Amino acid sequence: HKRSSDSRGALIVLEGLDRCGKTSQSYLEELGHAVESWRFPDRTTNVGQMISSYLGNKSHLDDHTIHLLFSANRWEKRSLMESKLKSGTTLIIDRYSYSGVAFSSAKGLDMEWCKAPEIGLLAPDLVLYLDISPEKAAERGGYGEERYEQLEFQKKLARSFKALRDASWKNINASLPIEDVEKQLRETVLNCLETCGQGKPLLELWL
Ligand code: FDM
Repeated sequence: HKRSSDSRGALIVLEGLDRCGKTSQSYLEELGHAVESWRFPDRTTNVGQMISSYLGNKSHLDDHTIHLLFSANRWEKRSLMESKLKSGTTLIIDRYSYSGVAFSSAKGLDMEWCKAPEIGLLAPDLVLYLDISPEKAAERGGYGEERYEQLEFQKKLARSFKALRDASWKNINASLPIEDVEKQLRETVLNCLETCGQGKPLLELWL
């Protein structure tokens, strides 16, 4: 899995329920790859703090407004993302534009309207969609603490995600035991790193 020193990093996005970016990070580090795991929303910025307060039900925002804040939160990280990738660091990101569009359109906003502010953000080389039924997800812990975590909403969300599948999309069967899920992730991620090391260009949304 050796790559030449001037090859770029890969942009890998985890979407769906129960993401595990950290796990893939430590695996790639063991193999000697430069890798960072990020997540959106990035709650450390000013925009991120507005989002965080909304998600914790401490403030109310109109659906369109919060949608644009989530998008702005990705735009404010775009140039750093690009320089990391170009300097050879692979980024594994928990949630990205696909969550942005899927969540807002599941709330009832028009999907094309939701996609528009994401145009020009970096396109992932790989989207790992952790596919699990909404019912099964509901059995797992931590349910019901923030907005969005109701079963009916999760069902709409799954439909919205499916409508967003593109060329970078890989479904990962996340209802299998965790070891099997991690094995699927490792194989798919290594494949992607190989392709990016072979000169695959960095593209922009939407593919
Ligand atoms: N979310 C996340 C959105 O609605 N839009 C977005 O663009 C993004 C990135 O925010 F419910 C939702 C998804 C989730 C919440 O929770 C963030 P986590 O636990 O920090 O992923």
